[in-house]
Amino acid sequence: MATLSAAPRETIDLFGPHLSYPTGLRLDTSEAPDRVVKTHCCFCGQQCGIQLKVKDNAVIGFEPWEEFPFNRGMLCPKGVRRYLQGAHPDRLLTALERDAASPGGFRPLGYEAAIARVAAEIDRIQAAHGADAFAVLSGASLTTEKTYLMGKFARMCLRTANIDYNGRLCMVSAGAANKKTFGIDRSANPWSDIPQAEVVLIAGSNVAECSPITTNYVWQARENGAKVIVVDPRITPIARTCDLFLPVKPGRDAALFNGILHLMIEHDWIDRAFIEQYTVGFEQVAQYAKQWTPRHTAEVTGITERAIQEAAELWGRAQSSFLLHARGIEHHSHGVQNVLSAINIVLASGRIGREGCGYGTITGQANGQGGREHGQKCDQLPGWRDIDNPEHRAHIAAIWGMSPDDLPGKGVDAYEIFRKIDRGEIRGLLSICFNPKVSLPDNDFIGRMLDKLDFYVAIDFFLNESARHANIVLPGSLQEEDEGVVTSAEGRVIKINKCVDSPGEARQDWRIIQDVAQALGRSRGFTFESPREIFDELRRASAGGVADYSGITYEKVERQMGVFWPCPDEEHPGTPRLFEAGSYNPVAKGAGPFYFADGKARFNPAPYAPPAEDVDADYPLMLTTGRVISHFLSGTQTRRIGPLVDQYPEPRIELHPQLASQLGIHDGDWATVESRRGSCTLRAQVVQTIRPDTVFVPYHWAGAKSINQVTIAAQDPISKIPEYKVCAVRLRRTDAPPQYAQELEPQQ
Ligand SMILES: Nc1nc2c(c(=O)[nH]1)N[C@H]1C(S)=C(S)[C@@H](COP(=O)(O)OP(=O)(O)OC[C@H]3O[C@@H](n4cnc5c(=O)[nH]c(N)nc54)[C@H](O)[C@@H]3O)O[C@H]1N2
Ligand SMILES: Nc1nc2c(c(=O)[nH]1)N[C@H]1C(S)=C(S)[C@@H](COP(=O)(O)OP(=O)(O)OC[C@H]3O[C@@H](n4cnc5c(=O)[nH]c(N)nc54)[C@H](O)[C@@H]3O)O[C@H]1N2
Ligand code: SF4
Ligand SMILES: [Mo]
Repeated sequence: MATLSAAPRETIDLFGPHLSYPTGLRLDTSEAPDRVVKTHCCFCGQQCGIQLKVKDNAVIGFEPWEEFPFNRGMLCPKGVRRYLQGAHPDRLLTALERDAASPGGFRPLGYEAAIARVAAEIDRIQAAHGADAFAVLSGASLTTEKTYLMGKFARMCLRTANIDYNGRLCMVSAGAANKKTFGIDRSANPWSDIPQAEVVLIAGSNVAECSPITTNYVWQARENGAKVIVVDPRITPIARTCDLFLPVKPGRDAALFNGILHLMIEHDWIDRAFIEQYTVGFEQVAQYAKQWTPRHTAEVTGITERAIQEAAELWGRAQSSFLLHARGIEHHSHGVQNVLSAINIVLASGRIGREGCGYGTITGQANGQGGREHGQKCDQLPGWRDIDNPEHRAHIAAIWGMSPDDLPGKGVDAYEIFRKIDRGEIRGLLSICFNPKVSLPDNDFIGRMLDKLDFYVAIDFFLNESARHANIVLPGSLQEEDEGVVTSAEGRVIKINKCVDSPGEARQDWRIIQDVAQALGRSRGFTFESPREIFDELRRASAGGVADYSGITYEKVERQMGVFWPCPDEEHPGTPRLFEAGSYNPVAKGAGPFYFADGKARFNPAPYAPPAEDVDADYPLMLTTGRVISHFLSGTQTRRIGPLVDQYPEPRIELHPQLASQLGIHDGDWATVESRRGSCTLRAQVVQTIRPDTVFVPYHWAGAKSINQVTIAAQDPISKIPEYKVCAVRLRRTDAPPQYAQELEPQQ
């Protein structure tokens, strides 16, 4: 049997009692496995193929899966350590009920009793305050089957309008801009087009740390002679090997892209025939770009005129190109405008919908793509349908066997749910696969709102920091304990395969949701026996929609190593490259390549506006936040994987030597970064790789180490994404170490 050696169990208390991790935890992986299961990594949207070694109902290690076309056996440090979390002693094995008298504030509760309590509280709250007073927050690390079920559960079982998901913090600016421009929300090309491009432009994406496998595609392009342009306030690892680096001031990307478009038009580096035939709205966009002369662009963006000209020339004169962006341009109160401005230079070049001519928004969460297609967004129904559209409502209501009149309307976004809690309009909350107390901005407010709820139930496999505020915690499943599909950054639908059963009283997430529906006495529509049954309904629900999965089957996914949607029937091979002549397009129906009735893409004016909170005399620096390679999101999982913690044990404030010397801060000093919302004291890391007017802090930690105490809750008016990438702060050296560091001092 697989041996779990807990010794030497040196426990480092990183955060207080609940976030310790046993550094000595090692599984003996030398033993021969019973089985090896082909599946995918549980972490980021690259969704690398991996083979998990299974013995006696435990995942004991991994082997590369070299045939899987996307990553060909390559994995990053998180992927190779993921198997260590299953055996972690913090794994939730029973339901928990809040109980102040018990150690840790919770006591175990039988699963059935916990479900009964959840149902009773939902009934009570909805009877007293209306259906919408109970809200649901879901997640994009869940399989697509589960995300579909969550949307159905909220609308059909709870009849609440208020469901939203953590992709609201992630992909929605890209999604909204893609919808406005192309009429479809998916990366336009498979990644195999990247190495064929003459120019690769990467904006606001720390590719090497956050989408590590994509690095390989970019390097292949360079080997083929491509020029790589990177736009980032920091010289990230990919920027260190690029041909042209544009050190943009945080929040100024729309100015940069309008400036590039200005030069493209001036030098006639645009594809007039393409613009004429396949787009509308160019004149208006060109008119706006007139004011973005190189000088004006340089003043606003902090990039030299020469570099802007060089970028425009490289991009403008290329015969083939690929533009990639991620949260660096999207996490802004003008995130949608930033993305639109980037897409405008793609459309103006006419380089899309062909081999080596592409555009992609790099998805973040494991199912960042699939999780935004099938109805867990507050305004969406399955198949990327619109909850306000009567035809779409009728289609989904028919699949669910209900009257369209009974389907709730549009709900509010994830942050607004907390504002509604503040106003007393939402009284109860069920969250799954979401850790808002760590991941939402200005998170002191979030903690208070979780406490204000009459009833809060969280479903997770670890007691994350938000779940610590719950009345009931239900023990959910790890990715390897279930099967289902997810959709990767490329738009490729792939299959997660089950390796082990959930331990103790933990259950597969979809079973928990159905148990709640049953306890509410509303089990109709929630009697699926397997993910496959859910998927079959999802396929029917998505049929005819833009995100059409109706021709995708589990078998076909396995056979083809993934199927790109849309895929309208079982004979159809899927659609790796969108907007190609003759490719399936149910909206344009032959009128043209893009997903509008006339088949034409839309240029959208993308006016620049400064960030919601600009610097001033009191708060003279810009704070930007993001990630490091060895941690994932709110850290619930990776802060429990010893080797990953060893690699990057705690957050640091990155600052430039020039700023450090002005402030008298040395590398390794304690420093306090402070905004109008809050402050955070961490060690300083003096680096040459950041703009001197900007500081960077990764956000994977909770409590006193959470940088979301400092960030701003400003949101994009269209996408509602929070402005994580820029707010005004001040920084000072701090002589006294923070409380948490004193607690770490060795006991004499
Ligand atoms: N290791 C690791 N990988 C991950 C994740 C993780 O937590 N850890 N999370 C996954 C998820 S959910 C996501 S969303 C992706 C995120 O992937 P990325 O978006 O690549 O990661 P971030 O660190 O959020 O931000 C990217 C870059 O934006 C830059 N930036 C900041 N402000 C601006 C700006 O105003 N303009 C521009 N142009 N750049 C700016 C930052 O310096 C940073 O280098 O990563 C996924 N992969
Ligand atoms: N300052 C700052 N804040 C940010 C960002 C930033 O760049 N800067 N980035 C934002 C982005 S892009 C994102 S995506 C969000 C992410 O923010 P969150 O979604 O809150 O972060 P996660 O860590 O993914 O939280 C997910 C929880 O789901 C659990 N979980 C994972 N898989 C499963 C599953 O299959 N079943 C169940 N039941 N539970 C599961 C995990 O244990 C974890 O507790 O953070 C955002 N917050
Ligand atoms: S975290 Fe992302 S890049 Fe790393 S192995 Fe997993 S899927 Fe691949
Ligand atoms: Mo994300």
